[in-house]
Amino acid sequence: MDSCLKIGIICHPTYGGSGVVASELALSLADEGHCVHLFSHDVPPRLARSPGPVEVHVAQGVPYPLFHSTPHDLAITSRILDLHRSTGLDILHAHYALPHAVSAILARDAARSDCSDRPPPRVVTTLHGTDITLVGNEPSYHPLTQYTIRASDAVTTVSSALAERTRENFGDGKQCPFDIDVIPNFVDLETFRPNGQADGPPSAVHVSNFRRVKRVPWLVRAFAEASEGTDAHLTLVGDGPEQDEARRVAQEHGLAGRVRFLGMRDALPELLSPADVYALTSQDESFGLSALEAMACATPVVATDVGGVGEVVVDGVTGFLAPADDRAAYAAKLRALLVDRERAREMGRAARARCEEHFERRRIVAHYTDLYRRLLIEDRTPTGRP
Ligand code: GMT
Repeated sequence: MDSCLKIGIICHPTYGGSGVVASELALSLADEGHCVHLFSHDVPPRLARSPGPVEVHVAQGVPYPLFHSTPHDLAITSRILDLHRSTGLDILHAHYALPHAVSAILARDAARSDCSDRPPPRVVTTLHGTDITLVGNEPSYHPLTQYTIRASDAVTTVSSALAERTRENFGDGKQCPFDIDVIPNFVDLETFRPNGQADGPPSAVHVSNFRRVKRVPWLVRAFAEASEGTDAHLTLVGDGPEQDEARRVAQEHGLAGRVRFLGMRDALPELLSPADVYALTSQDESFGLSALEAMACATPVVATDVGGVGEVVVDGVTGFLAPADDRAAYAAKLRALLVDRERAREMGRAARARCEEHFERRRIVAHYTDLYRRLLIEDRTPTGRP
């Protein structure tokens, strides 16, 4: 087997979560000398900013009056198949079950039916969170999501908690068990690093897509309690459906001068590093990549104890965890770090050390390449998945 692999990565072109992980993985694999193609319906922002040698294939499809909406996922599948036929792909790595695992499985099975000596690519599906907890669990998508999990050659999740949820939501008990490899998310410790200490008033920062699951209005209320009697500031980075409500809550609590809404920003290390604390208030969160990026910048995290967040943040060491239904407890922990900068810095140092020890980019990327190679070896033995 060649040491350089031909890898196709399929992802949502998003600012957050799965799009970031897929883009950073693509760049890291290309950096290691693999031939990497990334398929999406737009260019993911983290990739757009990189001069790296990943080949990006944007497939959007063409509108046709019979289509209710343009099926970009079919255009992506077609583009993958075309590339496989012309140059060959060893691995197709889908990020987020729907629709990408469907595209990958369909492309693999179409390649199987080609009259060609070229072996079909092996399919790896990485589950990220709401593809299992919300979207895939919705009855109209559940059967297909379950099929993608079974029909992939390997499935990974970004935390043990998400692996557990996947088994709960999609397992069939003993009749149809499936293996899941837990490969946590990673962070580039060069890009995300401590960069000077905060001057001025104490500050908390939060980055998200302001979807309901992130509970940004809840965070603004908690911050109002936590910062009472102080001149602490809260910086909110990102945009999404709940931004208007969060602004309204800030207004209602007279926080207009102390809560800043920055909108979408690329300069995350510069925003995360000077903050005294990173605030995460999600109702559910399989991992919490933004919290990891903050920790790499030596910013401690106060988070709700949901999903896989406890696999990232160590309560009392790299920040604090609080129950998601106890705003007063959350606010008290946030306050503890806003009023005690020395303690925040100490926890920040522990947070950085945890990233170095457990979430360093190269080490985690090696788990993926090991998995790819394992699949390609299994391919030549009768023990691989059918
Ligand atoms: O599942 C989502 O909400 C989408 C995803 C994304 O694309 O933004 O976020 C998820 O994947 C991230 C990367 O693996 C994780 O860090 C997030 O915790 C996870 N979000 C949730 O579980 C809510």
